[in-house]
Amino acid sequence: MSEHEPRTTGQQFGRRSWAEPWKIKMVEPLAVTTREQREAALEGAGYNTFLLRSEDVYIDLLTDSGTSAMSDRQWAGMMLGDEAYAGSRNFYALERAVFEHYGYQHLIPTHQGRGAEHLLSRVAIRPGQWVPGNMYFTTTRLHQELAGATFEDVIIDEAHDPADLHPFKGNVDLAKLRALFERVGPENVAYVSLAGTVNMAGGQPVSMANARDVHALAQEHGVKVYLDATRMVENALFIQEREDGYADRSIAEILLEFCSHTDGGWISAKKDSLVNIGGWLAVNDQELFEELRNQVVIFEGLHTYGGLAGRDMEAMAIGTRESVQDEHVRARVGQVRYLGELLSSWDIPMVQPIGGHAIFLDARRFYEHLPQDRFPAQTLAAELYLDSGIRSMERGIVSAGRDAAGEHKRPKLELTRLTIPRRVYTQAHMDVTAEAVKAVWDAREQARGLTMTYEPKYLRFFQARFEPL
Ligand code: PM9
Repeated sequence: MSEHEPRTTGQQFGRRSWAEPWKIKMVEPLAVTTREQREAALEGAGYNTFLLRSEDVYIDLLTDSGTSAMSDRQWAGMMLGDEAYAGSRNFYALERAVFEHYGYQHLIPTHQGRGAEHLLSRVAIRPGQWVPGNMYFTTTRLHQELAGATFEDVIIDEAHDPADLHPFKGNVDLAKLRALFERVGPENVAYVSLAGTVNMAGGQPVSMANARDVHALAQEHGVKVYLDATRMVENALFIQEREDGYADRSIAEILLEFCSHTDGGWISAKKDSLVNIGGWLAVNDQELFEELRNQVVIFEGLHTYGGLAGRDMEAMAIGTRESVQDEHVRARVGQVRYLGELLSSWDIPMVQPIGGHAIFLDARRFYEHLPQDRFPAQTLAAELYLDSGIRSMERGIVSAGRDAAGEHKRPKLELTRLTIPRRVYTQAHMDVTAEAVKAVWDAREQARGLTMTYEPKYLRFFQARFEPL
């Protein structure tokens, strides 16, 4: 080792550690509660972590959505907000950043991801059509269904098995997609809904080769591919690490190439793009763009602000550029892996390989004695909160909702998600979290499950209420 090379502690032990490429400038104090306080708060929240007040939460791993810490550059950008009703210069800055990093020609800002899903579904779906996708996402599928489509899951089978170690568990099964084209006719397929790092599968990536093949197959049938690029930056890291030919390519290059295999996309900028609010929809087709641009003024706002303030668009433009920096993505996914590897070393069951944005605990194996009707993943989220004030999210039977006949959809994956906000928590928070999960694991035989006492019609996981059995 030359004397100019860095000497890290890790190096002394024959390994090299990573660290975040930032330091902390401002802190937000956290509340520490007693077990009695948490019992009262959870009861008041109907045993649904979405209904807790954040002031009753210690480490908040509910979601990585809108929970990022913005950089000093982003905060400075907020002061450059051009709050004109029309033609804000921040819109043009965002348009440039999206074009440079995602490659799409025409941009429509939206207030968040589901605003974009709503517009795309209204414009691109004819009632009675099908939308194939690599596993459902809650808001995405609901907007497709409300527009009259039937969603068809065409993800590879491996994605439904938490223990399968396939490196690209987000991939589309081309045989399933081809079979759908043959069964219903390509004219009855609205578009292929492709998502990067598939959220409900455990943050699992799609390979570049798969994106290329999906696009070729869809083009053969005259069908467009639209990308949910919400966590596509994280997907690019997995391609860099796992796919032949990409080890020396930057995240930015991989992202741009991946998007070139799609006809347009949308994003909840509250994730990868490091902002607290915002989203966009962007397409290459001029005619489709004009229709979308007409719809956005009905539901979101003028086509140069889409429900956002100018300052929000500026923060999003800057966040977009920061999000594709290799060091940033490595540290972000590295922190998720740190937590996952610690839990794995204690044999705690979770979705493997560890995904990009969260650890997904396998509640079926966690609570082997609880049938799915007792909501094991919801139970696990409740127990974890009671133990230590850590907030997580159910991603199982409650999130899946009901089918047209009114029966519970029963996903194979019954998961509790520990979602890591970007640039927010330290390694010590990860240690505390891991120890809390271990405590709940050690007490797993005492869990009795929950019963649902209130169920809203749409996206029930947000507002449903439960009682302990
Ligand atoms: N995802 C999440 O916590 C927000 C709350 S749960 C609905 O994972 C994808 C892949 C998402 C997503 C939101 C949206 C919707 C679209 N696609 O929340 O409307 O993970 O900005 O985005 C959440 P918005």
